[in-house]
Amino acid sequence: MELKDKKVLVAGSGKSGISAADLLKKAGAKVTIYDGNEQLDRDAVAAKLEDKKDVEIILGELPDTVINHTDLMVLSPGIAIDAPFVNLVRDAGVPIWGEVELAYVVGKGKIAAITGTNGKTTTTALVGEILAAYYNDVKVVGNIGIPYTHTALDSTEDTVTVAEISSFQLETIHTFQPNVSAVLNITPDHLNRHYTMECYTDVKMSITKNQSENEPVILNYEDKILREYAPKLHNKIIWFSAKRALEEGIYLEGKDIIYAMGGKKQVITTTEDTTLVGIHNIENIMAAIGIAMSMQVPADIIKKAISKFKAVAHRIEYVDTIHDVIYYNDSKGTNTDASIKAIQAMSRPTILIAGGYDKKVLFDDWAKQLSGKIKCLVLLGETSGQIAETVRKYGFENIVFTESLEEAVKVCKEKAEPGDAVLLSPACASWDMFDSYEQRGDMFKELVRKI
Ligand code: UMA
Repeated sequence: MELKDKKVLVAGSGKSGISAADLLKKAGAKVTIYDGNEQLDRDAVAAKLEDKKDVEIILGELPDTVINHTDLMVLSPGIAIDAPFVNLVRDAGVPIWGEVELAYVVGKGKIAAITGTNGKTTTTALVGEILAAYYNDVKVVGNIGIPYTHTALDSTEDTVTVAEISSFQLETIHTFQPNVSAVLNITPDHLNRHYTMECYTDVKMSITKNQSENEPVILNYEDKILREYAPKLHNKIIWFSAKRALEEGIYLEGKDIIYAMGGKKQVITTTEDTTLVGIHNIENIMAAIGIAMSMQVPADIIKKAISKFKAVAHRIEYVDTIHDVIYYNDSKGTNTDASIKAIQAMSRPTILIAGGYDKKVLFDDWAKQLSGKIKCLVLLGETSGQIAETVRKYGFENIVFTESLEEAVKVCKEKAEPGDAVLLSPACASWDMFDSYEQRGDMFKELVRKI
């Protein structure tokens, strides 16, 4: 679609919407920004734009007249595709693109796209580092925090874009075609948006839908959902496994991480050549190796980049040790599976801060992990009641309810004894009390430093 002079409605005025609007303005489109939050300040929204001239901003209700004069709507990932105004736009026959689709349509070069319930950000950052050690122009974008539209216009045929793509973003792709994709794992998350695991899985797997038969998808062999889904895929699969040797693919054997392909086996790196901890991180490394090898990066460069890579912020991030109590920030533990991995990684008696935005998931599997690891559970947020009820079912009683993160940290400080750990790993998104998991994690770190 030629964007010049098109009337484009950008829905959402967060990072994605502003970046999409900037791109559209540069492409010569007539831009209207719509945000459902009527409390926003129109001037503050306009001030975020690179060029606010002739950009209309609508807050609150979206008038029908606007829908009737729209050629294209670009939807932010945080807005549900079945929100009432989105249904009206769709019924009016207006095409709906996500910000990822828009970036893809105008962008150039090669693309590696990474999705999965957990590990996306670490893997995306790691792939970015590995590729940057070999290619001159590497852009790391997407759900990781820099909208894809922010860099798309600057890309050339020589650019390699590494994109972290969430399920929300995949709902609104149409032609997006990565040269290599990866799905790291699929466990229950965002079911308030996708309703069922089947729908959530289909959306995640749609990352492969436009790839050609020769364009690989890197998949986790130990993920039951992925293994069962694989026969439905049309493209080349490269498996990885942290549990068994594979004839072809990437796997762990003792400490060696091995890449086996076309009858040839080579050790790419070892578990001792990385500062990342936990088996989930070995899986992230294996996925990154699969992507990098598919993009022709030499093995020695991959090994070196892995050895230099440090854990990303908010992911079992060490904060401080105070009176022999270690504080960890795992604010990115926004679902039960991610939080389970953080709990399992604890080697000291741990006081856990959990709870947050209600995504309508069950906490049973998570609750079963507390015994033997967690000495006290400090709850906050929308899901406090549900979590308390669930953990009690499994015999866990040492629970403290709090009203704020500040109060939660204070309780932890009072209850912690030398030799303990305090872990913020909420198993929930942050959106009931914070703008983002980053804001929650940053506040936690600040509160800890104040101790
Ligand atoms: N809004 C509406 N109507 C609605 C919902 C929201 O108008 O029904 C408006 C809000 O008032 C707000 C704006 O939309 O002004 C926010 O847009 P957004 O929620 O899409 O957020 P962005 O700031 O654009 O950030 C998004 C991603 N957020 C979500 O998917 C919720 C960021 O991922 C991503 O980093 C960013 O684009 C850049 O690509 C965050 C995230 O939490 C980290 N992602 C989820 C996750 O990782 O689990 C998927």
